[in-house]
Amino acid sequence: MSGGTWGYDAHNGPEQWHKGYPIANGDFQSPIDIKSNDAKSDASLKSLSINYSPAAIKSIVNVGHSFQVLSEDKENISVVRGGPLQGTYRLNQFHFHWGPTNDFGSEHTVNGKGYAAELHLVHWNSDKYGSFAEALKNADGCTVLTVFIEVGKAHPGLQKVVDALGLIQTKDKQATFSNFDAASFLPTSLDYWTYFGSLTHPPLLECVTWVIFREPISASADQINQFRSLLSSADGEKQCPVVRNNRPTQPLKGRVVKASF
Ligand code: B30
Ligand code: ZN
Repeated sequence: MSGGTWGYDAHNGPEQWHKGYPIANGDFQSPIDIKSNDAKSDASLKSLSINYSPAAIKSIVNVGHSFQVLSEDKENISVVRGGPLQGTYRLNQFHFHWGPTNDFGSEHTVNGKGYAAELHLVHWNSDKYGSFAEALKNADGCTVLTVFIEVGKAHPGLQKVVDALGLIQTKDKQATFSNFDAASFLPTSLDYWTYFGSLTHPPLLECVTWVIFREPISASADQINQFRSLLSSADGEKQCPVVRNNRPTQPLKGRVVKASF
């Protein structure tokens, strides 16, 4: 399971990850089920300040288990501050998680209920660390802004992303993707839950302040269906679609989820 062989199938999936990545059984793993009645409303939690520049978005890449939209992260041009965070966190990339059907593709759940898909806007602490890779090694290294996606009206911003998937069908393909407003993915209300956890796939490092928006956004069934047209195979290999890339929820182990509302 070490060295790039992990995936989401029975033989290399979430139940096997602990063999190569023992932290899979750690005390601060993600995702979790958010039990809304157990979340502790915290009036001292500040509101989030999110400043994204469309000019920071550069490219879209097929990473095999998923695809990512990459942001220029050499300067603080797209950042989040406030909320549970100390200092400035810089956007590195965003990506999605989905499942075999639109009934359940999210990673986090709320009171046991999953959503069709889940968006992760991944940021790192650029006040304290010199790079994303360095930030991953530290508890205060990263924050992931998380937006649930339910089936409904088509999402205009997501359509631009879906249209680009044709350019990166196979693993390691990359295409220019620019002038995109990631803020178009934010829900109307910025009410959120927050807790400390991990990356949701190997290396599963416990470096993430999770910020999970309560209000979902909508995308059409067609738009989410198109995620499953992405291939995890490289050019010339037997075609293998990414049917799912969501880790099941992990034990809370005494952690307390805070609510901003
Ligand atoms: S997530 O937001 O918790 N799903 C990484 C970043 C965010 C999450 C999970 C993992 C991460 O940086 N992993 C190590 C580097 N990755 C590249 C990547 O950005 O995501 C290498 C890789 O796997 O092969 Cu995927
Ligand atoms: Zn993710």
